[in-house]
Amino acid sequence: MALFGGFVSKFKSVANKWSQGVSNLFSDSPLTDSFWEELESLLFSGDVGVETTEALVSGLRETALERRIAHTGELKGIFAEMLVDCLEEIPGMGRPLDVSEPPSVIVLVGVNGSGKTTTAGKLAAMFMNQGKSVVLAAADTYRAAAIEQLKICGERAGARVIAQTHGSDSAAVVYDAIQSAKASKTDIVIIDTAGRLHTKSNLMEELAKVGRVAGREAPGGIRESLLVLDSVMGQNGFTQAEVFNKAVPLTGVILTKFDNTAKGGIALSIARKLRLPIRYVGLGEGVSDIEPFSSRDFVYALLNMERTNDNNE
Ligand SMILES: Nc1nc2c(ncn2[C@@H]2O[C@H](COP(=O)(O)OP(=O)(O)OP(=O)(O)O)[C@@H](O)[C@H]2O)c(=O)[nH]1
Ligand SMILES: [Mg+2]
Repeated sequence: MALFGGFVSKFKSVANKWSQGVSNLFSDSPLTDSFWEELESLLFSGDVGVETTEALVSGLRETALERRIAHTGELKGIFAEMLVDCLEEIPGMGRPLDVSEPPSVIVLVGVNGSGKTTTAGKLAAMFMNQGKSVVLAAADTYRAAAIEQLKICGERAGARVIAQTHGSDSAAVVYDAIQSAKASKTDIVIIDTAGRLHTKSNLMEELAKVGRVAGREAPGGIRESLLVLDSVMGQNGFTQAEVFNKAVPLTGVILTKFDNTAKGGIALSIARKLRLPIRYVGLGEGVSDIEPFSSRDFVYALLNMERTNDNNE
């Protein structure tokens, strides 16, 4: 079962304007043409994306016709289930990270500033709290301050950081980190890579090399390679995914800065367009501001609906 409440309360405390708009639309009033127009424009403005919006609205409209629904309130529950299905049809949606075979290697990739280093620290703290041991690999050797930043994250989480000097070969750092984790029987290795634009082919090639070395050295290969996506970037974040997926086959997305976006609909378009599961959501800058993604918690928070025991998954 998903963590009951954590995500919901944090999501609600963001006082998401978009979410309120969507929820208000389903207050009980007669179903008119303007409802459909408003729903469409609300979804679109909330970063749900054109195709997903059209699919959702036409699906709901068909159901309303079939069941002769006359009031918007009757549609709320049906819409909620459509949204949950839209997310849950992606295998692995909301699944915890696989750290079953020590040392389990997790790689974080993404464009500049998406939140990789912060997320590496958050994940390290989360695993340390679960009683697991973690090594952080400072594979961002490009930016002068990056190694120092990861060391601070490591200190906060209580995790060891393996680093070389600024400008050194990032694949060599990864090699060192995995060897060190094997020797010390560490459970998890989290690799913080440098931010890069997906259009820079030399940097993508370097990332592929990091992936190859990690895949070769880790028992059973890389466990998780996660695209760290800034939710404020919205639809612009999508073009990256395919190119990153070629360099390191992705197993999911971590959606950061969800506390800063007024457009929570990005979660729905990621599911439909990228066909990648959202695994965790970043809800702040603090080391504990990370929550497992739960489709049902997300949808219920969005539509301001209460969960009951009947609809627990
Ligand atoms: N509000 C909020 N801020 C976040 C979140 N995650 C990261 N940040 C902030 O986003 C900024 C960039 O985060 P980093 O972790 O340095 O991003 P990065 O992907 O490692 O950046 P590069 O290594 O330069 O590519 C920092 O100011 C973080 O504090 C989040 O979930 N919520
Ligand atoms: Mg970084």
